[in-house]
Amino acid sequence: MEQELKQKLQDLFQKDMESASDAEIYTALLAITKEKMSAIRPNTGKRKLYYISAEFLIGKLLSNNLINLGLFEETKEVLAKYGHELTAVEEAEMEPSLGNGGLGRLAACFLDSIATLGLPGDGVGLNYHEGLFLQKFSDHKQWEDKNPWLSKDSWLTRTDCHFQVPFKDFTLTSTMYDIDVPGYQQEGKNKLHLFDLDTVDESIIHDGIQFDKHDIQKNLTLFLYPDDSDDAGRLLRIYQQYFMVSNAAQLILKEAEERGVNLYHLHEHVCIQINDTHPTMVIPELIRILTTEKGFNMDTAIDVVRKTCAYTNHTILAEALEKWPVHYLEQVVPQLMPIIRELDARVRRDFHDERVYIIDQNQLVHMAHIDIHYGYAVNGVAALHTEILKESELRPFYDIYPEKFNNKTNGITFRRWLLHCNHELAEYLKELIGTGYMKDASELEKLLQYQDDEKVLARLKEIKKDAKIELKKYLQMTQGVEIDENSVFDIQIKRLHEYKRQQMNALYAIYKYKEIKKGNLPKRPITMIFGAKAAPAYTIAKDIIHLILCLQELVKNDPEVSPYLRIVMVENYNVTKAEKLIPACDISEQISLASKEASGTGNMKFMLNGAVTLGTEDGANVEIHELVGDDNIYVFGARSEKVIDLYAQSGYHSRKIYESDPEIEELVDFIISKEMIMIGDPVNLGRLYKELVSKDWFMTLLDLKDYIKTKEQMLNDYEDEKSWAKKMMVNIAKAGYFSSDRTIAEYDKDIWHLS
Ligand code: 26Q
Repeated sequence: MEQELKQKLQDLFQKDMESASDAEIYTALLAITKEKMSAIRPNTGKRKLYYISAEFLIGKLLSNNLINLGLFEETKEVLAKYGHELTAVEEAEMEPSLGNGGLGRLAACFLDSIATLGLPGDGVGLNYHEGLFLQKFSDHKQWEDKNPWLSKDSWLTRTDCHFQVPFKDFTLTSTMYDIDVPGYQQEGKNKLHLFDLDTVDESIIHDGIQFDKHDIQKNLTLFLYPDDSDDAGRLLRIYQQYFMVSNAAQLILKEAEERGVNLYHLHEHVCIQINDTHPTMVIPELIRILTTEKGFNMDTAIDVVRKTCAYTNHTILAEALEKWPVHYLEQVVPQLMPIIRELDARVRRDFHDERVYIIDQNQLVHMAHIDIHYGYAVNGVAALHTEILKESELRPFYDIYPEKFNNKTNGITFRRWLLHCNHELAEYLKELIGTGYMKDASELEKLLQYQDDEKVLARLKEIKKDAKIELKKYLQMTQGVEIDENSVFDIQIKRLHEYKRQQMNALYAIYKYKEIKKGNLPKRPITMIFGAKAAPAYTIAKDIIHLILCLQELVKNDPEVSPYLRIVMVENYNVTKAEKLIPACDISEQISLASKEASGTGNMKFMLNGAVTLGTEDGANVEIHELVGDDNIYVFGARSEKVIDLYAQSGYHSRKIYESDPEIEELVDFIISKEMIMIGDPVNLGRLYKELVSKDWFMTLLDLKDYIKTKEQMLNDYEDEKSWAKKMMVNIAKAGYFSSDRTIAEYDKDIWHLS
């Protein structure tokens, strides 16, 4: 590496190792890594997977690619020899934030694991020029700005692969860009294909993230669409989705034909995973191409496509289940409507149950229904989630097709979420149990032999402390905030959504503030850290951010409280920040209303890094609980059965709880107290107050007291150093199950059958 790097710096910048800047070293390393990856052969097998997803939240790639290529240590040493630090060099890399949250990050973890298992599987998505908006705080509010990541030198390679994509009134020509995906210590690689338009024009962006939504040639891949966005962008969303799947379908058929595949046997050679409903139009699009261009009759086209496509469901929130008005589709992709109508007619012919129709009586096309009828597998992303799909949300479909339904509990790649982000812990684990765990995560269980070894437990705490100091330095440098590494770090980082209940955590902050004011001081200072972006059009979510930022200010400026409580809302939470926050966490907040969080994956990242979960019995928390046992997790709140029942009976009334419990009333009232109004905006705080008292759709007040009690217990238990360190260890040891290598092995065995 040393020679190559020197040479590259000469070639590119006529500089040597001493005189090159960190940014120049980054560019040189990028070029070297890309060259090495381009020389790797593609994975092959009987069947090839195409993982189609509107989001790939890949994060920065330099370190991960170096780790997977086995060059990380060597590169670090070479840089150190000349006075450079890899972490400083990485600062020069722009983060591609090509996803909103969990679903996009899962797709990125999956690409890493598919390549690591040596399976042939490429990702297919869109090359958004602007990633998820940059979040800025001012006046204690979120403001959005554009978030460009493309530069002359990036991980993308422009290819000469182009397709014609037909829309109603015009046809666009696409360009495919590729990013190589090397597996960890593997001979072969896969690719991420991102489609784009040459005509996209960044100059049409004005005032932060505003742009002309009508000029499709200029805006099609300009922005990642933030969930819960406004109506004006909905048509653009359909343009994006069709552009993605039309390119995907053409690529898949082209590659199959190049491999000599008889398209009547497509399913024996190709498998398509549909990541949530965003790529659903690939089904009618493939049927359209096979029938209009490849001479198939309708029955055969449907049969082949059905045996090729599988669907993953990531949510049961009704508002996130895509239903597009027929007239929208007629306006954008009229060529698909006859196919969709035919698919619906067949459903109506075979099943006399309007709950499973594709086009409903309001002329809405239910995208998930297309996937379930015309795909061969349907999976949920955690055990509880899949059960809820089968028993309630998708019950009529489960009754028809029980054999299609299966669970694939999510996972995370340990290369990024341990080896890269917590090098010190990874090295120590190696000392204790060898390197086997890096390839076979279940070997982490070997750690359990040390559960009563005081030296090992003390070292785990020391590593946690080091990570806290690192985070302290980082927050000092990037946001100018001071935190105390001797305090407990309690962290909630995830998209801002009412169902994830950041507002409940904020009510705890109010509780603690009031306790401290009363003189009930905590045994140890508490640092509450939040990180979350709210969709730009999601009013209440922005009000919750406002509440947290106001509380941050209130606590900071109160000399009676600030020695004991700190609240920090990290600005512009993204993958890079997650990598710094997760290793430093003591208490992992996973407090969604039971039944609402399909899985969660942050919960797994925290556990792997030795944090203890404070959570509801929701999503993968349930499986974490089963694995670590009652002593090593703190569980609270209503269970999913009760929540589902309350919804069914319309039996939850937050006002009743508010009015009958003076302690709860006092906490909620504080939102609109004199102290708060002095800092914040009465409109935002008033609206949030009213929402909690009169609606509280996600039952914050129902679980609030149990939450406070459980968190107090946890803070108390934290003081028993040895027993806490043991909890940390058990969490790390049991995290092996949540390796995305395990998840992908299951997808391959049960759904994909690639090798
Ligand atoms: C829908 C319609 C129109 C525009 C956008 C959308 C949209 C965009 C993004 C709907 C949903 C999303 C993202 C969903 C998501 O991230 N779900 C999360 O998926 C994770 C991986 O399976 C789970 O761990 C989380 O529990 C789940 O919330």
